[in-house]
Amino acid sequence: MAADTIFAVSSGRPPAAIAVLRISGAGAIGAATRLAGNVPRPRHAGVRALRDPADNQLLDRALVLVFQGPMTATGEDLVELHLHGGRAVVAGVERALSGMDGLRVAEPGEFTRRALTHGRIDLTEAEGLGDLLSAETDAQRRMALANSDGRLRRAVADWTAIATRLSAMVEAVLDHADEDDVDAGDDVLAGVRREAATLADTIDAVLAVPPVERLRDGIRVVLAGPPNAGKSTLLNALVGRKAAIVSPLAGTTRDVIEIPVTRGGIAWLFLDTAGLRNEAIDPVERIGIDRATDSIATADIVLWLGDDAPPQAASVLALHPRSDVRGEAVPADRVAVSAETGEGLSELWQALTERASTMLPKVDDLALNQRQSSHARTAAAALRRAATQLDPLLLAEELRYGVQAFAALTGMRATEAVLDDLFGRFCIGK
Ligand SMILES: Nc1nc2c(ncn2[C@@H]2O[C@H](COP(=O)(O)OP(=O)(O)OP(=O)(O)O)[C@@H](O)[C@H]2O)c(=O)[nH]1
Ligand SMILES: [Mg+2]
Repeated sequence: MAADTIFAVSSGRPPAAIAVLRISGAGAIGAATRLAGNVPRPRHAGVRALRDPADNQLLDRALVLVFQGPMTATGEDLVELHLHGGRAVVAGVERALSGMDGLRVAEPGEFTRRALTHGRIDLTEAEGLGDLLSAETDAQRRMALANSDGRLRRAVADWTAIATRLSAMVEAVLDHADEDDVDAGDDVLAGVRREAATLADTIDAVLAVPPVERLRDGIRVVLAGPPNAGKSTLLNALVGRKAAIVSPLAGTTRDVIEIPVTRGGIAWLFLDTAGLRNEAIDPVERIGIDRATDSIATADIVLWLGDDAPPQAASVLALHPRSDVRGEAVPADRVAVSAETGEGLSELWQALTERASTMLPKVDDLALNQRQSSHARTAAAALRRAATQLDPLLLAEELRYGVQAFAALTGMRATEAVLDDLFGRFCIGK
């Protein structure tokens, strides 16, 4: 069964000066012709009067553009209607299109999903596009643009080509095992093992780059410490608004409060947590403390507001909080801050930024997200095993595993669940 022809406004929601409505699928050009009487020749813009086929009523005078598949953004016939961006104009055209057989409104991300299905882009480019749409910082934009433009796809294509060539070399040795000089075959296999090791090194170097998620979702900074240490007050000072409740009662914060902010070109996610104390008997506070402990375990940076030694965590910045009311000297390894007077806040931001810069991928780095990393790790492991595998049959098998993992990375073997998760985050019309 042929896929439905889909349509949606791809520009911002009306009202706007212009609304670009896209129609994609086998029925796209037919639908545009029914609205416009006739359509301009492909890839040439033309102004047409659009009429509702039901009653011949004039809907709009609009710019019409036709792109014939498969060399289009979706890989299908694609029409763009540049409408006047008023709500009634857009609603009228959408209603006329909905009335046509085989046409329906697109799901979120469905245009991009079709591009993937038709091989116009691969999964890494679709992921890059998703990140590009949500990019808020310059670094996010540049990283996402490079990936949506196929930087990772090309790298993986190179790796795949190498692994496939090595596979073919092993197969050739196996095919000629009886006839040829056995020593020559051994030399070839030794070369294959060396190249497999080099490719594994290349992939490991990419895996060592910090993950894309840190750039996209923000550096996770967890404020932790005993009750009443001033965590919520400091959170509010850092994010510039009264996001968390502050009170002199110990045990005020129970849930984890997550506040995203961008500052200095870096996306941050600040997490305020319940005060840690052993004697808490209130079951709700206990749950809050468990959540706080979990947050510390997954933090990129912990801001520790306790006087005791900080908990074990990836990276800890120990503070001397409420410095305005503390008489004692500031310990050498602590940053004195007062959320009340603002003392030490700019030093704190500077210390945070210094740490963050080592935790983020550089925009020119080839960086992977978690999904991509897991396949890259599988591939690198297979190549490492190949590098020490003496049995040529098993060597060929490991190389095949490597190639399969590359295919999974670029989405050649993506599951529906992976696709639903990715495209669910897109907007309608993309
Ligand atoms: N003078 C002064 N008072 C502060 C400062 N920071 C917080 N306080 C006060 O300390 C008390 C506790 O502050 P909170 O921010 O609620 O402390 P908390 O660590 O979030 O406490 P819990 O949520 O109960 O764990 C409040 O009365 C704040 O006004 C500060 O820098 N200076
Ligand atoms: Mg609090």
